[in-house]
Amino acid sequence: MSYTPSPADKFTFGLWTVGNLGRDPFGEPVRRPLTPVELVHLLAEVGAYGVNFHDNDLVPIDATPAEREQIVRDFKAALRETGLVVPMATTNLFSDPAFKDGAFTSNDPAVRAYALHKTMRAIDLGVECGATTYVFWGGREGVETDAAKDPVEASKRFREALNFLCAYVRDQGYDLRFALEPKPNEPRGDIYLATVGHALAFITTLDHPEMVGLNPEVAHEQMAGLNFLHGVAQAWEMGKLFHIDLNDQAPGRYDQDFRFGAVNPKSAFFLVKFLEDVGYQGSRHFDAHAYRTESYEGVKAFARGCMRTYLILKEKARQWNADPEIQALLAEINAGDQSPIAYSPATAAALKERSFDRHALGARNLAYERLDQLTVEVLLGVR
Ligand code: GCO
Ligand code: MN
Ligand code: MN
Repeated sequence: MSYTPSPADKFTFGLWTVGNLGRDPFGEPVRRPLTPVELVHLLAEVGAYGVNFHDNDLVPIDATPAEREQIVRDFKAALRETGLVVPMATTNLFSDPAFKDGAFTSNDPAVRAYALHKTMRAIDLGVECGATTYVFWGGREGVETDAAKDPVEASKRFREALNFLCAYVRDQGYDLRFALEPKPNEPRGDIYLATVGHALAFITTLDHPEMVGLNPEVAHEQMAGLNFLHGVAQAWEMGKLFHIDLNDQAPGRYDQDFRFGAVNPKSAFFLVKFLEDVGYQGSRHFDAHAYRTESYEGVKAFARGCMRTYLILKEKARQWNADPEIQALLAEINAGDQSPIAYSPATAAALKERSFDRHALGARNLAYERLDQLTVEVLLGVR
């Protein structure tokens, strides 16, 4: 097994991930900035398929129209030269002080209008570069104190903004879907639409729910103390898994954005197995960054590591699915007629009369210990 990435794997990185300078709340940058063109070449060198960006990762917020044109021309030339594609784009609605109290949910109507203005232009830029998925991560859409903002008003404002932008995309005839990226906190004390579940429910209230899905991120659900796979599976089952942000995170810590699989390889395994088993066709986007200790050599090692770990886990999933002992246990666990009980008055009446051997049901041994041990052994490479 060479575990060499190929375009079919759809491995993507953001300009902001491999371009992360290692700044943190306590320390200054440790790496020099690379241009978007240099970052595209770095990604091509490590074998990525695509590159995603926020508007201002590519075009600085105060660029003139002529500067924008030149930057986009150079960037597109780098894409052509390397064969990289841009599957996803997004808006930076969090760095500028104008967004210190949110963008779409700000109390200030002028800030809300500016957020729409900036997002429409960023959508144009993303589509111009080929993006078909547009991510909304509401980094600043939240509060430190609930005295500051009415959460019901915030929901309404978020909805109005998304309805406006869906209408804009339809009017332009763009082939673009929106993916909401939930996160519970950081940089705000609390962020609205905190988890996959919140976002899935919210989407049903939009004017064009069919245009809007999810971009769940490993670290974000783990920060909320949740099982990431379960959120992903629910989004998938509802036809809403439009994109995914892969990284890793120790529970209860700051927003770590570690290399995929670096903290909890077992959860990463079940996630990869799920994506591969169901035939998820979207990007595998690594939203993570290298340790602050690294030079750009380390950044390449980080990016290669994300992809290599994914491919190793994909191979482990194949092995797990082909393991006769594991399959025998699964067959045993799932024995019996598994078809749903369809309601009819007669079925309901018969079911009410049926007698059950409750003690026998409770006495059945479920071989989950053995199954989990086999899983661990597959992962540890002894099977
Ligand atoms: C974070 C988020 C971001 C978003 C990005 C794209 O925790 O900072 O994950 O990296 O994914 O802004 O919307
Ligand atoms: Mn994140
Ligand atoms: Mn993310």
